[in-house]
Amino acid sequence: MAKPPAGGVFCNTYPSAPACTGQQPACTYCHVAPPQRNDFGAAVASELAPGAPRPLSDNDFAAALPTALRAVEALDSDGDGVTNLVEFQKGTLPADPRSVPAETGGCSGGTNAQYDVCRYDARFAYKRVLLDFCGLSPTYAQLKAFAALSADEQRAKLDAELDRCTQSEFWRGKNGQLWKLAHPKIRPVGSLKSGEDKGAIPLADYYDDYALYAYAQLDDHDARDVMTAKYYVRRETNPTRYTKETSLPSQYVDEAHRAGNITSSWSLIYFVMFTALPRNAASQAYRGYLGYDIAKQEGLFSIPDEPRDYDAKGVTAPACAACHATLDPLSYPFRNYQGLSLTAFNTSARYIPNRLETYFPDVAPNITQTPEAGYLFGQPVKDLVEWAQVGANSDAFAIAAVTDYWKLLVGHPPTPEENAEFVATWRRFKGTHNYSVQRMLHDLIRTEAYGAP
Ligand SMILES: [Ca+2]
Ligand SMILES: [Ca+2]
Repeated sequence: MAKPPAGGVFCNTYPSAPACTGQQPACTYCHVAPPQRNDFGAAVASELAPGAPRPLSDNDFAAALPTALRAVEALDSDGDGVTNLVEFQKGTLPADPRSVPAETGGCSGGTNAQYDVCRYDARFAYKRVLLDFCGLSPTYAQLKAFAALSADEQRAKLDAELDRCTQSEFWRGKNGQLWKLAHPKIRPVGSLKSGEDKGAIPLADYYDDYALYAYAQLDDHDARDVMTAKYYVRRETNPTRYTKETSLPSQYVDEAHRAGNITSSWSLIYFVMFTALPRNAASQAYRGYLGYDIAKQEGLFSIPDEPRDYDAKGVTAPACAACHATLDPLSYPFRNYQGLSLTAFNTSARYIPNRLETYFPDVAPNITQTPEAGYLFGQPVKDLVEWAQVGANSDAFAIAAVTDYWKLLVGHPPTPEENAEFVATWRRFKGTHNYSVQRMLHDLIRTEAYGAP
């Protein structure tokens, strides 16, 4: 059986495990796909309340799991030569022999005349900052001048160059670095684009989405606005400038029902499209802004008595219910957001009270009973605006936002060795920096992950 409490119990048992820093292990830690277990999950299952009648209740399961986990600590379930316990501690997967702890302590300094290869090297960071934020390598003369500075002056110069380069078109302009970060969230399709660079079937202008995303990332603005903004953003070019607007001719949701890019014309037309219950829009927002991919069994918070299957898709079948007990209540708050209507295009991409009753009454016998209230992270939310606020204020949002930059700038998702610096960075982003990406970036370029060659 799929047991959503498992991740939480694991993390209470091993609170310093990298898989638990601000998140929980995915179901795939123990399962191929729930309910089928992988080799590690099978080992745990054999130690789980042996002899007790099955299925175990969630409470009995949660009570028995720590003992079962401890019983398999010394095993090497995937045969990669590393015990399960060491894999918990190092953040590698105990059921994947390709996932093993990286060799550490093998770094021997002093063999590279150019850089200090084991520790933070300001000259290396300087070169990276210019490349990553300005798109240019420093000249030889610039490098010589930088090397001649004192350590304090070098740090100040790095901060100044970061601030200078984030003004560049390379960073903030059309198709620049920030736009690249937005691609997986917006998922542009050229043939469906309206406005500038119009495609063959112009349905919506997703450059509005890029503009709001970029605005929220820049100039000490609040990064959460990408999910919660009641305003829009207009982009001017040469040089690129982003300006707040209360309305745009290409956006139609009334102010009370707006939730940043989640309710943009493009999101509603492309992700809701023709569906009565917009699961795709919900799972895309969950993945894009909160970092959880339900298709990979991430971020499951099953709600009791769900899914209710209001649209009669058969999602109560056991193989479906494991994910849909999370996904369906995540989707209910989208019930009044209209996607694409071909018969009445001027009703598209709007909030329409009683949308299901008006446009989808025949989809299924119980469709109109679909509530607008739903759940995010197991917490009740009354509508999509509250959904977006709860999401934006979650650790998951801060982790996902900083992970985007970590991947762009460090070059990969945080490794177990980088975990401590990563956690400190997203916590400061959320707390000290009040969701200013600009200020978070000043932290990030100071990390060893970024500045050690
Ligand atoms: Ca192993
Ligand atoms: Ca392994």
